[in-house]
Amino acid sequence: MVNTTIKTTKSQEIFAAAQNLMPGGVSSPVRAFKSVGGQPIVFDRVQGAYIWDVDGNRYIDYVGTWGPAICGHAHPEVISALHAALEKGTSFGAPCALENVLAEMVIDAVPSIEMVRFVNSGTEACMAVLRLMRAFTGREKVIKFEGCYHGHADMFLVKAGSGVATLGLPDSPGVPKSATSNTLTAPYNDLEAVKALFAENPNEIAGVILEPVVGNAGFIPPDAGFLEGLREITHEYGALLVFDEVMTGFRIAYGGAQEKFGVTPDLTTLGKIIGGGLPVGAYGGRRDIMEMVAPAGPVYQAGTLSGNPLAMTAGIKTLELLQKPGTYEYLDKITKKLSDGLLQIASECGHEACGGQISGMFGFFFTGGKVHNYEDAKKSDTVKFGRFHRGMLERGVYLAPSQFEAGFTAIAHTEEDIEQTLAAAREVMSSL
Ligand code: KE4
Repeated sequence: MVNTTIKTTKSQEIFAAAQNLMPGGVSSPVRAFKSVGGQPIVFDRVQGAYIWDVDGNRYIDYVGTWGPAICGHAHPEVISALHAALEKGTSFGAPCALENVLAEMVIDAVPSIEMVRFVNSGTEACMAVLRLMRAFTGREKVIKFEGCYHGHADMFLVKAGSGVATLGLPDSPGVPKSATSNTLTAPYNDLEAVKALFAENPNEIAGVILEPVVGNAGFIPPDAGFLEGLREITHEYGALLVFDEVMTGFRIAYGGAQEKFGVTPDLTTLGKIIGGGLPVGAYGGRRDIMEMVAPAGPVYQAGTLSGNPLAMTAGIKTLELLQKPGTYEYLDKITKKLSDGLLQIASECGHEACGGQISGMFGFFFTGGKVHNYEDAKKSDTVKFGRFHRGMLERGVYLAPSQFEAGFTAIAHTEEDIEQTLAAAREVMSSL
């Protein structure tokens, strides 16, 4: 099915050609719209809260390139800083003062981080942090949660979320059993299941890694006491607690979910926002652990473009913009209005729905019960979600093209944008 009410001729032509050149015509699976149906639109440019496709259609954007565009796309101050940085080159492959600047900002902001290493993606950050967990504890097993996504490294592709969940790939072919035999899984928000895994694997579990607020199985916040419970259990068993804040870092709060919920892990991964739209990831945490990373210590990890001046520049400027007083209060206000509005409209139109938001991150499911974990999320009506997504797209609203993703707002979104979005939602929900 292609868009019926908006002209997408050029998008269709370009996407058709792309499918001969790149698997599925995309550089990342979720972009292909497989789970919501229809063809993706091809972007031409972005600015602030808006996207323009190659046919000239404008959309209010709630994906924000999957999180980084929290200040709005192509923020003039970020672009200006990048122009200046470009004059000095695009990559050094050598120490650069800008790395110190961004490192200090991250260390100052994130409670768990005393020392940090920059990489080029969230996947790299999670791969490296897993190796570090194992090296520090001398243990090999790790606990992850069903529906959580920590990038596409082999050992995490076990009941993963995001595009893996979207495409219904419980485990990807090509991942050898040896790579996942030490990956244990538990339902999100289930402390008893975690305690049982530790009891069954005494002294073998290096640690627990999780999204402190899940965004890759749809939006699933932690139940009260869940994060605190994980902190206690990992302390009790001499294991490490790792918050994968690639999505939640600087989004849930300036100091991430660990600041918001007051639970400090041993290690944290970051990405997305700290790159301001350029490729960056990072991992950091307790100094005694981080000093095991080469060349300070024996744990090897490296990267050609890690800490490159352009990505550092975009990240520094983005975090500076986020430090402005009132930023997170504004994000919370407009996102609450959007989330509450969507749920209210769903109810008025006779659809069972649940969901919520924390700061500039939101999500909802077409299902009656509350969603506490991935199994609950999978019970939602994904066909209805696909029809809703298409209807909103045709009315100029761009939502994440999967039920198993979260939505993101930016400080660039206006009250008018939210009103327009809710008006579109009312039209679509009344015809679903
Ligand atoms: P990247 O390798 O995509 O930079 O980061 C992997 C990753 C790790 N941890 C969390 C919590 C993440 O959300 C991600 C990546 N998020 C997805 C969106 N759900 C990226 C979008 C995509 O895969 O195209």
